[in-house]
Amino acid sequence: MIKPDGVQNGHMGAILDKIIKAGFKIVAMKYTQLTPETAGQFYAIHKERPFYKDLVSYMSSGPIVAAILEKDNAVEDFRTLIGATDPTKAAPGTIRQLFAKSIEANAVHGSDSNENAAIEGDFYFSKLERF
Ligand code: 3AN
Repeated sequence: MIKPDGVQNGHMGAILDKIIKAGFKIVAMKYTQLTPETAGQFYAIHKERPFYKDLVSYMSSGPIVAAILEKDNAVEDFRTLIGATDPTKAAPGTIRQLFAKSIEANAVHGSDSNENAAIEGDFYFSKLERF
């Protein structure tokens, strides 16, 4: 996902450019906005974390881009491309180091496992929307 700050701050094109140049194939893509309900479902895994409420409110605050990406070793390679959750700790040249403002408004989300990538892909896309 490109999060609300990534879209709002005008980085959507630059972020997609980095993703494509890093060799990811876009299998599905959608420009949409989460509601507090759907954001809550998406982040249900973080329900017990202290930042959950703020995260849900932030993630439903503006449009986002959802995409399914495909590549060998995609989960790990994407997390390397985006950098650490906290942009002040993200490696130089990573998407979060270049475009993120804070640990919450951190420009992008990447799935943390193949299993969660499948769940998160199904959250946004039907089988007919994948190429
Ligand atoms: P990542 O997105 O790097 O996998 P997670 O899964 O630990 O990080 O956290 C999910 C999202 O929750 C992050 N992208 C970030 O927006 C938010 N988040 C994580 N840790 C914090 C924190 N300490 N304070 C506020 N928001 C946080």
